[in-house]
Amino acid sequence: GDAGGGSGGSSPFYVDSDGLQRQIDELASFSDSPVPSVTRVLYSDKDVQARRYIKGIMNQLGLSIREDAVGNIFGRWEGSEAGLGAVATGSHVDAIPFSGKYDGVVGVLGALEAISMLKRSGFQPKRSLEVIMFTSEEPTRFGISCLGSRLMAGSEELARSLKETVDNQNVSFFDAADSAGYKMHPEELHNVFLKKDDYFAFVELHIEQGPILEKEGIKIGVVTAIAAPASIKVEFEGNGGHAGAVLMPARNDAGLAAAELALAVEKHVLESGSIDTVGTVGILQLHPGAINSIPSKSHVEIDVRDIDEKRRNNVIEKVHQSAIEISKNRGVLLSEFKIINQDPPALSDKSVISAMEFAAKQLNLEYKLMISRAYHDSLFMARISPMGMIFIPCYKGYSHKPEEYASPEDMANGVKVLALAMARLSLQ
Ligand code: HGY
Ligand code: MN
Ligand code: MN
Ligand code: MN
Repeated sequence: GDAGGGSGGSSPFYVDSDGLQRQIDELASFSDSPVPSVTRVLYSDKDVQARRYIKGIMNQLGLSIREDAVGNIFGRWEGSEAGLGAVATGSHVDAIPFSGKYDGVVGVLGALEAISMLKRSGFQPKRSLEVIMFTSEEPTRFGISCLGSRLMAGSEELARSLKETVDNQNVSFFDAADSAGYKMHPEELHNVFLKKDDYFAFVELHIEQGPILEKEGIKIGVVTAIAAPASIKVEFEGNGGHAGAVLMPARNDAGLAAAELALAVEKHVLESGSIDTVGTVGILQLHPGAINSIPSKSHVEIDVRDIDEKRRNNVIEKVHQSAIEISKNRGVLLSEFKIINQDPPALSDKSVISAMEFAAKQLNLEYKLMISRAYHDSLFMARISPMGMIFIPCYKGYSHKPEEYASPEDMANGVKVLALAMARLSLQ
């Protein structure tokens, strides 16, 4: 346990840090990559094991559990006025390849520990409290981020596009869902949509995934806004051919087109005029991928973000122009330039911010108002509920890599701020 002593805890308001760490380590063992990395992709066997594990904890806490068509999991603690909009919290447990064991997980297991702590302390909720495990926040398998929360927020476009979505093994979304136990008729996707007043507030606990809190020695981040993310898929096609026999003037190399586009992304981002614009080419695949064969096809995936939506959209426009220019200059076909998502930023709600500030003050924890450069399910929950996020420091800001780490003390602080903020919102 934390300052409150061991698991017995002198004050009822203690966090079972040892238990939480054990759960984090146990969950991390459901992974398709070697320790210390974690890989847990939507609807994989490891994902199914993780889901079973989370539902087991919800069960132990006496929460009533429901799952929607795509596998968003809801654990609810009925309040005395159960008809009122509930106070929800939650995050994700899917993990991109070779990543860490805290991204998302702290906001699910930590939220369940917050519920456990409130129960131990004898708290009686007025508005029901609910922990949500969003079915897939990472874009890994089907290329769309925040799949579960985007649907909950009512994305008709996503409901439609999922009907023809396949992963890179050509497995359809519905077959993959079915293999994980979520057999659904395409029309059921609409049942995932939530109504505006389902939730009175939504608060997500998450590691900062940046270095600021640790560097400034501040214990808690109170998020005021989430940056605007976008992702683009690009394909180039050339004639390919023999790496020895085709002379340079005769080539139209799809691989070099991709390489030039990646550098163009960096150039357009850097010339945006703001340090807040970021751009990444995290996927660049060449076909056929043989040392002595000129790439006849290339597949590029681009991630562009900014806290200013217009500035971000301006970069996307320039990247598109560059892709067209590169295809002309190199005589390759720009066979695809597809914007997968181009989301607006989200602002946290004043009332949720004040609940988080109240909690941090009550706990005597110094906090900092800040923006989230990473996106989260909160970005979409903000479309149907007043939203807020609580950040805790993480080691050197590392995330999306195995060195990701949050200390038991920092996690305990986050859990306590979450518990107090939810309790306050529940009684409003
Ligand atoms: O990429 C992100 O911002 C999130 O951590 N998936
Ligand atoms: Mn992530
Ligand atoms: Mn995350
Ligand atoms: Mn995220």
